[in-house]
Amino acid sequence: MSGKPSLSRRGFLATGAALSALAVAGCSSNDSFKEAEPKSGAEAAGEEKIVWGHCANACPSYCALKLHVRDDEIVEVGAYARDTDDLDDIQPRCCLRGHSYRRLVNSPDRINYPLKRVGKRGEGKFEQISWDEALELIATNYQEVVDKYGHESVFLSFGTGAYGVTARPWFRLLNTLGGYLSYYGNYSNGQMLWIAPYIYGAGVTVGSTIKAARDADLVLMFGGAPTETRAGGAASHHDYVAMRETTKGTIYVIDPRMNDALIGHSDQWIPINPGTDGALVAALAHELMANDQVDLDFLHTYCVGYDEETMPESAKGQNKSYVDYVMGTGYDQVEKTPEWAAPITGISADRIRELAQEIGTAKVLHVNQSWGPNRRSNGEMQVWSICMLPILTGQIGLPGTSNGLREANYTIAVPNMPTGDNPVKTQVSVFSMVDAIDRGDQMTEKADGVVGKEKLEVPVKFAVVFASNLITNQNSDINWVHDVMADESKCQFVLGCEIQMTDSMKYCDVILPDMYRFEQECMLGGGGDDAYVVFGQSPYENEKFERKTGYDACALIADKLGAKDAFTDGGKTQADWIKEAYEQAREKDDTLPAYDELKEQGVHTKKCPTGSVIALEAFRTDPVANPLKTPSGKIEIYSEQLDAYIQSHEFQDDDHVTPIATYVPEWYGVETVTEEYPLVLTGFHSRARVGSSWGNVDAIKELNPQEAWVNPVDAQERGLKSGDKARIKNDFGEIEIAVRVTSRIVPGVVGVPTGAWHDADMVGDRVDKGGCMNTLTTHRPTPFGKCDPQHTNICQMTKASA
Ligand SMILES: Nc1nc2c(c(=O)[nH]1)N[C@H]1C(S)=C(S)[C@@H](COP(=O)(O)OP(=O)(O)OC[C@H]3O[C@@H](n4cnc5c(=O)[nH]c(N)nc54)[C@H](O)[C@@H]3O)O[C@H]1N2
Ligand SMILES: Nc1nc2c(c(=O)[nH]1)N[C@H]1C(S)=C(S)[C@@H](COP(=O)(O)OP(=O)(O)OC[C@H]3O[C@@H](n4cnc5c(=O)[nH]c(N)nc54)[C@H](O)[C@@H]3O)O[C@H]1N2
Ligand SMILES: [Mo]
Repeated sequence: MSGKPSLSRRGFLATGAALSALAVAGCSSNDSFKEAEPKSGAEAAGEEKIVWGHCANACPSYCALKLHVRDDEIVEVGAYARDTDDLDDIQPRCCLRGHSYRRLVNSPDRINYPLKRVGKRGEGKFEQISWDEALELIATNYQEVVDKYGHESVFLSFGTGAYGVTARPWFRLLNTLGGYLSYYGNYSNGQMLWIAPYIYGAGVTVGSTIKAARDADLVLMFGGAPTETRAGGAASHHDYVAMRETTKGTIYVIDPRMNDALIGHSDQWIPINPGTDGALVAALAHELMANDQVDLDFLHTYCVGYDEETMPESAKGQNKSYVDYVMGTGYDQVEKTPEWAAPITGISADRIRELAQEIGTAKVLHVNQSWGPNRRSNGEMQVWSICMLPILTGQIGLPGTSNGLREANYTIAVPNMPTGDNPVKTQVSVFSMVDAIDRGDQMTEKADGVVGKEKLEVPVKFAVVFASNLITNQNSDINWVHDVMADESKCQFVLGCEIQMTDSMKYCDVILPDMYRFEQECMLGGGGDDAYVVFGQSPYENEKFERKTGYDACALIADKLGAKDAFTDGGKTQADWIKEAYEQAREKDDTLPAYDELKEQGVHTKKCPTGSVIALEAFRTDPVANPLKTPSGKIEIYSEQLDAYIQSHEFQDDDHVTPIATYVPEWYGVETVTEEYPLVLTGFHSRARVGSSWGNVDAIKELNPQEAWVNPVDAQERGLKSGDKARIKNDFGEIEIAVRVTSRIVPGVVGVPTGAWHDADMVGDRVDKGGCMNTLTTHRPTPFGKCDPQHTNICQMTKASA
């Protein structure tokens, strides 16, 4: 217990109101709900105009938003839709969350003025200050920190709240000012991004587009939940449904929960224990090998490390091949039979044999994995294991196939505004921000994955939190994050740039009021099977409160620190950068409409000219002319390079690191549950939110209440029925949450949707009534990529006393 007072969100608003009118004006003004005074021209008559904008959250469908504007206010958010039933027609229509934006724009949580912290960090007490005062505080603290500790002590947090061509001004600002400690990897698919280059070489991080799967007779989706996590009309949900309705093949979704992609198709669900895909694959490999159903020609021509014959010289004669691992003559001397895998995976040995037959006899096999399986303690190995299925069967680079990674998106690539070079070359993993504040000067290359230096010299002393919710959503173990962030002797200055008062903002010293991307001129290209670009305009004629665009805020800070000219590249506005970026895109793609034309029409769509994109097609056609960027130029089933990495780095005993794809039991998983915490606790991204965004929109919460999924077997043991309140507890914390008793989750496993807003009395019992998953997660990073293992947890669940 830190003894640092803090308040729940509700507490913050109440205290803010009681404390000062200024605080209320700053954080919770309801003015924008009121009817505005009539304006000139069309608006004087209260006429409606339509303005295009785009969603900008981490959901990969950055859908077009059709903003209905009257009296300088957004009165409705509609969708881009075509009048067609053609499943092949791309439609970047927004989902319910997009439609509900008005509630966020005018939310009582909206930040409308610059704010300065007046209470303790985390307590949530702020007062309104002028932009001048805010800039002065920022510049003074920045200069002090940089003079005393150097640029390596400055950090810009990871954040997924704002995407778009000009949505990264903070990167440019910090580079312009002399650099900062940057991060590598990301929260979403960091494990996949880390391991994929070892398997397929640099540059291969995705598979084929989903459309390719229409030509497969067997489609395996590991942890595929496109309906929940890629919901807009221009992304994989649309593509997945189109594929499902078009293919003659069989689809299986392998997932611990029957996610919404399976609604109406429960026969396609293969329930599996979380974190055990590696064991399933090893047993499938065993059967494929035993039945001569592996593609030996492919393995001997295109791959390294399958058997002794294809091992690199340095590893020959040591029983290190994949065949040795599977057949029990290798690393752990255990034969990976279906009987071995059955109790681990929860899938019967008979079903594993049957599935192996289906895989072995499929003419065209398509294997895809989402990012759920990778966000686990054994994520790097899970990713690699799943890729072993198309590799073993040679189902790669041919029509209908993929490479086992997540689907590719065909996009209209408009380049981002240049962020410049970072003179500081040192990096930490994206998941290490709080560690770097807490014990930065003890973090090393070998143990903590510091890049560019053997050891960090200074902890982080100046942090910028932009479009980022680092308390509720990003960093595991909220109770620990609170203690580090609330300790004012650690990070000297925390600067926030947000649109609303999240609990992360409560730990900031100064907060700047940002504007949504659709409240300003914006542009973003995206896509799934097919592509689109949205060019949005500001819906407003007048300034709204004292909100400014992130770009303008950064330009003001640059000005204060004498770098305005460099930051703005001689006075460019945001609109200038957008025009420049779009013209660059047009130089590469002359089918794109002219700048003015796109400005007029708002949305442009484009079909993928080849129908679908097939991963590794060129390599398959001619592996000599088109080698992969691995050391051998081939697919590496055994990686010498990874072996060298393992030999030169430090790991913990239960990390079980190997230079081939092995099944690794999770630190907190089905094989490591304890008497105290007998249940596995796994997370999933919720329909109700993207990350934590929309977590404060009541209408959406009503539709998708925050509930823990629990199997009837486990519920009965605990006397729980749907709607009851339960307590979920482990070594990191405790939450209170309603339960949903359902056989849509495997027995022994509790599923909690991620991103619900944390709501605990941090000076009291710290029990989180918001049901936030990260109250229960560990901040120990994964062994290789030092990524977030946030789906890997164990717990006990009990009925909450009334
Ligand atoms: N509605 C909504 N959409 C989102 C987001 C959101 O929060 N809400 N977040 C966005 C972001 S930031 C990202 S990164 C993506 C995330 O997209 P994903 O990473 O694909 O989403 P998850 O829900 O984490 O995982 C997908 C599925 O994998 C399953 N799964 C978990 N562990 C395992 C495992 O070990 N094996 C197998 N086979 N399956 C497993 C989960 O039960 C879940 O159904 O979604 C984006 N889109
Ligand atoms: N337990 C658990 N935790 C997880 C995950 C998990 O699977 N399990 N998934 C992880 C993943 S994949 C990710 S990507 C991270 C995401 O973590 P974050 O990147 O922190 O994503 P959000 O929580 O959505 O927070 C985005 C913030 O941006 C703000 N925002 C929205 N629009 C704008 C804007 O225009 N300007 C500004 N300045 N701010 C804006 C929103 O109000 C919100 O506070 O979380 C990770 N956390
Ligand atoms: Mo993500």
